[in-house]
Amino acid sequence: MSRIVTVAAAQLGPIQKADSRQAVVARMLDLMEQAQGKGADFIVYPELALTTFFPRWYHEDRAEADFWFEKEMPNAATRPLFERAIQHGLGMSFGYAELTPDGHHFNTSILVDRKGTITGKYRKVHLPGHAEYDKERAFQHLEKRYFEPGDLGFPVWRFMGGIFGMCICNDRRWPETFRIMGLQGVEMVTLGFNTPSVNAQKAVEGSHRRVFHHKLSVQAGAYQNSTWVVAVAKAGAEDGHPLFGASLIVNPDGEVVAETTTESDEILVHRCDLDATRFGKETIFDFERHRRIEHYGRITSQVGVTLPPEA
Ligand code: ING
Repeated sequence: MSRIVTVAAAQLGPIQKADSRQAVVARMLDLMEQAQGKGADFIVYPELALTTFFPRWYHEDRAEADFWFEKEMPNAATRPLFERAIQHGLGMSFGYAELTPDGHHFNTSILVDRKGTITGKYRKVHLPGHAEYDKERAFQHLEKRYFEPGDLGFPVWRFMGGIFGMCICNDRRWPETFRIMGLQGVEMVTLGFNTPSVNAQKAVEGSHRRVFHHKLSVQAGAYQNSTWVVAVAKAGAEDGHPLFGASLIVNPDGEVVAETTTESDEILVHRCDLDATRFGKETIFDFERHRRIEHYGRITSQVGVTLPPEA
């Protein structure tokens, strides 16, 4: 028995501050054509796929940053994406900045079925960076200024014959993200990311170590919850600020089965058998048989560290 979903990881190269949403959607449509040509059923785009990574820019007046947000979805700029996906019978996932009708700001990702219906929505829970201008940093990372923490938790959805979930970028660094979805039987997690190649606070940390931490996090999340993970980058230099690529498709054993080699628009396509998640879920990661939740209390009762008493 196998349940194959042919997945296209659609990495985007840089989006400059001056680039229009229309120009970006044209690139996304081109990637969709490539995916269709390679037999994909499902296409995954990055975090904040429609614009430059704007949290690097400081706006004294936060309302100015609303320019970067989408007030409805689909909208005029993205409708061509939905229409083409329906035409090709493709499922789709992409991230964007969401401004809700009642004025809330989220870093959001959606899951769209083959008929163009938005089946699922996720709002980024773990927001890295800071809320105020930090002159000590080589560049700003103001996600805590422009977004609220997600208010939807880590849901999963029955989708394309399996159980799918989403998370976004920094979420991958927190094992709770994957475990909460693992506890709901997730079989494929999509994860868009925009990750700077350099550390704004630690100049000596080059992109090699940052790519290592990225892969370590994604591969661990996949293996420890016996799920596929499709991690898709926005990459390249945006107005001089480099983001790394390393988009990945990782199997339920935590092995990288596909990885991008450029920092440009680039497609990976892989036939993912959702039944490959079964063995791990029924043996080493049979949560029902092996977990001992009576010892896990600190994970939800504590936020930070409580040190042991001094000797
Ligand atoms: N970007 C980065 C990420 O978590 C970051 C921020 C980089 C935090 C490296 C810590 C270390 O991949 C986003 N957009 O979350």
